[in-house]
Amino acid sequence: MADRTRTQVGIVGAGPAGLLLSHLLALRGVDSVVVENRSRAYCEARQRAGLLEAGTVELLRTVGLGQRLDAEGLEHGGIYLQFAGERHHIDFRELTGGRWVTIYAQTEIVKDVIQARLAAGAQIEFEVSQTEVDDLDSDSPVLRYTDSAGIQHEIVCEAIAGCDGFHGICRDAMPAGLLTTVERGYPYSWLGILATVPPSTDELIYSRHEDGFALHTMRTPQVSRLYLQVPPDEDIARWPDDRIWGELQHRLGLPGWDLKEGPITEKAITPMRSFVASPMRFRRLFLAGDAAHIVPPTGAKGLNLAIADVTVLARALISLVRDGDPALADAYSDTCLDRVWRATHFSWWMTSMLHIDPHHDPFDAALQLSQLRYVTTSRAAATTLAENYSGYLSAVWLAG
Ligand code: RFL
Ligand code: PHB
Repeated sequence: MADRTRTQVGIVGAGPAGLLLSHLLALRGVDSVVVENRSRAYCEARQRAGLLEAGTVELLRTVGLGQRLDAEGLEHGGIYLQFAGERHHIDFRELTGGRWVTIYAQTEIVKDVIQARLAAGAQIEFEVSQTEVDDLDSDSPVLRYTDSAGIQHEIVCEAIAGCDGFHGICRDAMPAGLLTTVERGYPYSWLGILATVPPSTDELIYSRHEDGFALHTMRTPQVSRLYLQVPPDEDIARWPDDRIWGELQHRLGLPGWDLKEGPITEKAITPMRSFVASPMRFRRLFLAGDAAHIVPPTGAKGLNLAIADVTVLARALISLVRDGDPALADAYSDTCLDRVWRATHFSWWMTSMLHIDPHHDPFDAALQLSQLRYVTTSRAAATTLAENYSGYLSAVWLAG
């Protein structure tokens, strides 16, 4: 017999979406249980995003998660776009009336929220297996899992949030025929590294080079993060450290500018895709973050979207389970999908403008260069980039 308990909101996944949702619900007195199939250490070390929109930073501050972010986050007022041997600055503050972005790693957000939740006595079950969601056609959906000691649990919930990422189980648990999914693959991947060396730039450099895209970003004043476009099915074994630095020097290099090299502490290859599933809800099962949508990382939107989704979802669930009002829950999917599609377009646009197509189609190349010249010479075009990059439709959490 499984151990049977109750909670108000069952949350699948302790990524940024699931953890922050549990924190926001607790601020308004709504209980939740988070189940996660990886260990705490794994969740805290998984290298992913690093760039936060201003709205994301403001939200984290408002909900009491801004302390380390304010001390350690690196505020940037723009980015560099590099192509045809020239580097151009896009000044977000000047173009958008003062907007900015912040570098603060997803690993650090995950650590901050886990610490805050555990200090508040929350239940986060790491290293679970056999997660299942059931009774979805009722007002009391059930979350089942086996804990790390092999004990089976069944939690009767008032709602379940599927924050279990692209490979999770919640999206597939929706009734057959309900979901529409749209998808776009890209004929390249990103090879990403972390290196113990101070960044060679004050702000991010996005470089379109004839031999492939490269990005110079960072984590701290001592740690750099860099990415290279590689073929989609690339084998990481073909990229010893020397080759990576050589290619980064080649694709980012400019006369008079020096890319500093240092020990590589981590390297991995990530495929690129766009994916949107809709609606993001079936009755009392809600999808949030990568469970519902994926964007290629060129627009730096995935984490920001996940955080925006759960901000909207927390308010909807609070109204639903605390006040018995379904209006925000009914609007949840449409509210999120507006922002998701804006970010999907922007991420696709940045990706298409900056990567080299493996077929080297001269028509595509000429269009890319024309677009890059336009974005770096027209104030209107630069403003479009700046307002989308810094966050066009931020979700708002009501303080108090
Ligand atoms: P996550 O982070 O994937 O978390 C899902 C969690 O669910 C767990 N899980 C399960 N737990 C229990 N039972 C099951 N059956 C489960 N199945 C899965 C997983 O173990 C995991 O812990 O999703 P979430 O919370 O929606 O967060 C989304 C973000 O992680 C993602 O969108 C971003 O990292 C994307 N992204 C970026 N986003 C940005 O906003 N700015 C960036 O600069 C940025 N850079 C990036 C990125 C993603 C990258 N990769 C590797 C995909 C750079 C890269 C290279
Ligand atoms: C990162 O810091 O990892 C990062 C920043 C901007 C992107 C993608 C990744 O577009």
